[in-house]
Amino acid sequence: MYGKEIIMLLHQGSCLIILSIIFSLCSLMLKSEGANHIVGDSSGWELLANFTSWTQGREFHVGDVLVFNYNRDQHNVMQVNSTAYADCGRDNYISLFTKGNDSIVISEVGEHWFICAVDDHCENGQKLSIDVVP
Ligand SMILES: *[C@@H]1O[C@H](CO)[C@@H](O)[C@H](O)[C@H]1NC(C)=O
Ligand SMILES: *[C@@H]1O[C@H](CO)[C@@H](O)[C@H](O)[C@H]1NC(C)=O
Ligand SMILES: *[C@@H]1O[C@H](CO)[C@@H](O)[C@H](O)[C@H]1NC(C)=O
Ligand SMILES: [Cu+2]
Repeated sequence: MYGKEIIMLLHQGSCLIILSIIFSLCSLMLKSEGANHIVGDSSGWELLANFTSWTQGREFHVGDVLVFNYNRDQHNVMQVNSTAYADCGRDNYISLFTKGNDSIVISEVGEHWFICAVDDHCENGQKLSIDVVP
């Protein structure tokens, strides 16, 4: 008689343990999942936008994703340093993205700079600077 009750108690205990393991795994996964930032919102990464005003009121954290949507025949995304961001230099870049729907995971704190390297788009303001906090 007692044996059956003990087995039931043990059974309930292991269910609780399994549930709490699942729960903590889920919250870990939610924590590590960053926010998606659609650059330029529905207009995307385009020429006639002000990406400085797009960044206002947004917070960028490590693990977040920048999504650049654009016509790959007309634009690209070049990650550069602050000098190249300021003078639209294209000779020494960090990375170049050309797919048209590029997701870039932010992995470091601090400032990040992006320009469009096509024609004079950068000179015309197609550039983005973000400050990433932990
Ligand atoms: C873009 O927006 C920022 C912030 O609102 C503003 O300071 C800047 O003058 C704007 N740039 C242009 C080219 O309109
Ligand atoms: C950016 O890169 C260029 C070329 O490598 C370099 O001359 C310049 O000093 C760099 N700027 C900064 C702020 O590091
Ligand atoms: C991005 O574009 C590629 C090629 O056009 C396509 O295969 C892929 O599904 C797209 N990804 C997203 C998230 O839209
Ligand atoms: Cu462009």
